[in-house]
Amino acid sequence: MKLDARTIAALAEHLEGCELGARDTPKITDEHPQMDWDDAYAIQDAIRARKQVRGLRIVGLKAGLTSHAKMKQMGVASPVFGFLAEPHALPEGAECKVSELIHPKVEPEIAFVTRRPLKGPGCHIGAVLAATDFVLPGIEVIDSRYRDFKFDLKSVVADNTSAARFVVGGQARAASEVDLRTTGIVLEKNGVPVAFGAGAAVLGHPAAAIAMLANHLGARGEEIPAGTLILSGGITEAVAVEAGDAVTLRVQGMGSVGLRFV
Ligand code: OOG
Ligand code: MG
Repeated sequence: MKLDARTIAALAEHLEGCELGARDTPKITDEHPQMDWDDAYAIQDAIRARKQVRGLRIVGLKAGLTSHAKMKQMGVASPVFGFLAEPHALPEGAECKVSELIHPKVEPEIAFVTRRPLKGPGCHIGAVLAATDFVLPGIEVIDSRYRDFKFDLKSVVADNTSAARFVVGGQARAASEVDLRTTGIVLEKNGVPVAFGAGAAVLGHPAAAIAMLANHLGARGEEIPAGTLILSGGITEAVAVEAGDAVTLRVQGMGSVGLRFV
């Protein structure tokens, strides 16, 4: 760790303030270039703790930057992990208020729900599939708190990997019933298909993103508990949205899920 406890707490307060006030900020590594990975995750953990002391629940976990399309779009080279808190969850077909966000973008994702804990190191796709209760379509609404969505990996980890809103829905399927590598997806904006892909875009298999998360947590002495909802990461580039847009994600064999932006 390169930052002291006071700086970590101050940066967590600053970034969460930007989230809650829908204000942007320059990336924090501009002022703290020495900050390391442990500092970045410590800031994210402090944001999580701030929400928990206000009585908000953590409702899931997320992997991000798990596809080449996303890594290329954001100019980074490795996945990152974050959490989903109670106010981030929207019901299927809900209205998502753009006024509460800075510059939202949507991502088509596959969500996993575990029925057994997953603990790294050594977690692999097979272990993930064996521990998965079901998979279902999910749309993540990301909203980097950084000006113009410009960041480096440490800044985005500290900012809870741009987590802002999400919805899951459609038809849940047992992981054994579907081949997630070849599962096709279509993301529609206002009825027009705007992004297409297949599960293999995420690290060859979306379950690989969950295994990476388990291994990441394992290195910190933590695990993915049973019953955890996890977003495995955008399959395509993220698509910008504004008030008035309606977004639908169709996933082969798993129905569809949507959101309206107001
Ligand atoms: C970081 C979060 C990326 C995903 O699914 O790739 C993410 C960002 O691009 O702002 O959630
Ligand atoms: Mg995402």
